[in-house]
Amino acid sequence: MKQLILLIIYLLTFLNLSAQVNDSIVDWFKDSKLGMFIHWGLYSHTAGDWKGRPSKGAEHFMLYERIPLKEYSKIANEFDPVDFNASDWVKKAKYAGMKYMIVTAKHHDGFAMYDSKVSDYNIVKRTPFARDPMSEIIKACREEGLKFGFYYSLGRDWENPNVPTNWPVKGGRSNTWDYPDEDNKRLEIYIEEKVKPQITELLTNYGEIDFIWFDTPELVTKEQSLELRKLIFKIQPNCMVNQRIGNNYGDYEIVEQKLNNDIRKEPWEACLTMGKNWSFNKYDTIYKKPDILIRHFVDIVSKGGNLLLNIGPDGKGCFPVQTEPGLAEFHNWLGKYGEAIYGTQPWRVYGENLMQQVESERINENFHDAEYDGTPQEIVPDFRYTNKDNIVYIIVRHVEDKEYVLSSFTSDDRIKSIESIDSNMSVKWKIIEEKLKISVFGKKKDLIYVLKVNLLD
Ligand code: FHN
Repeated sequence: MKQLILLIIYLLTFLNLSAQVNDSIVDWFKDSKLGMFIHWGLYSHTAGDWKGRPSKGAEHFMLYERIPLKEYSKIANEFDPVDFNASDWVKKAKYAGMKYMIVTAKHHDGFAMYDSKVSDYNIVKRTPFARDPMSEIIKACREEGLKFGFYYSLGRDWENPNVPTNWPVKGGRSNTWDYPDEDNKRLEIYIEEKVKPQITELLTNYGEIDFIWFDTPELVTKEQSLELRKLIFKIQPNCMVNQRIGNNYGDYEIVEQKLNNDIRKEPWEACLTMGKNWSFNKYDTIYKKPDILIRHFVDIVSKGGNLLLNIGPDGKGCFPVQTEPGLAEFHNWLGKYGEAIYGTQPWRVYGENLMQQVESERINENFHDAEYDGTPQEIVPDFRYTNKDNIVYIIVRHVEDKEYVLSSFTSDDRIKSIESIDSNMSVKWKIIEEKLKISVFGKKKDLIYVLKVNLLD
């Protein structure tokens, strides 16, 4: 009898712990390095306006403006993205070197951007568009060879009466204007009646789904996170889930609108906006410069992460024109230096600054929810490293000097040769006093360029 009980305990433990994807899928994720994030919903149609004036908050404006559900839901009557073309979106992502797409199936407003049988509060039933964009995007991803995932707002839903929150104060991210009785909201009812059925239909009706990208787990309990993880694993065992499922039941960590300070061994992803907001906002016209986006990208990769770069399409279904220079730069830069990115892993150190003790980038820590950008704003001349087999790539970031000394290398590295991936440049090098002195010659064409260090086997 004792052996039987022990066997049952072992099996239950194994089943709990095994609700995670296998290593080959995690390896694919870590090798892929770059994905596209899409925030698209009713808020894309209002685009930063409300009642004839700029609204407070982009995709959060229902909350910030305390808009009654009855009023907010009327936006659906006008949502008609006549220029939406899924193939165009996916081809732009592929052109930029992106290997997967994550698209908002349901954001905090609770509106389903897909043909939900669980709730009629969805794009097919409630808008003149009356199509399911998710099925079209997924079809295009399969045609272009990109993986696909659904974004799903887990712990915030302003349509449902049973979703309490407590950040930054009790009810701080809840719909307390339609549903004021915060203390009597029953999260388990929302999980059972909306979340689980919608996650089930998302994983059942669209073929193979590669990611569920949960957001804002808020007050979701350990048991609820585990039940969701096992539900996903049961329907699609190869579907990766991020840590915003809550309670550490995800397959990979998320950092948002900031960079990590150092290498992280476990799989992780940084999600960054191209402009200031996640969703389209007509007043958000200043987008990050292309070289700054590449700068952040190579930093993330040097520390073992992926970049999930966000675009907020407008109410007609088009990418903002301001995204074009950034997407083109990713295409050009990766077309030239992609070998230093795809399939690489961190080296023993992620990088170093110029020897003149230039102060390293400061990471802005004062996070305060959606409208925030904690990525470094200043440009520091420095170096990032990646590694593949017996090659170390030196990614030279905004360095004007033609000669520099790197202390991360020593004679122990047994360097065989160093070459410039950009054929317009040549390299001379030598180890002096256990440091690597490099001189580059020729015209530097890129603000961020790559040298390839070949090590002896
Ligand atoms: O509140 C959301 C926000 O709108 C956006 O979806 C980001 C993306 O990671 N997540 C939440 C803020 O942390």
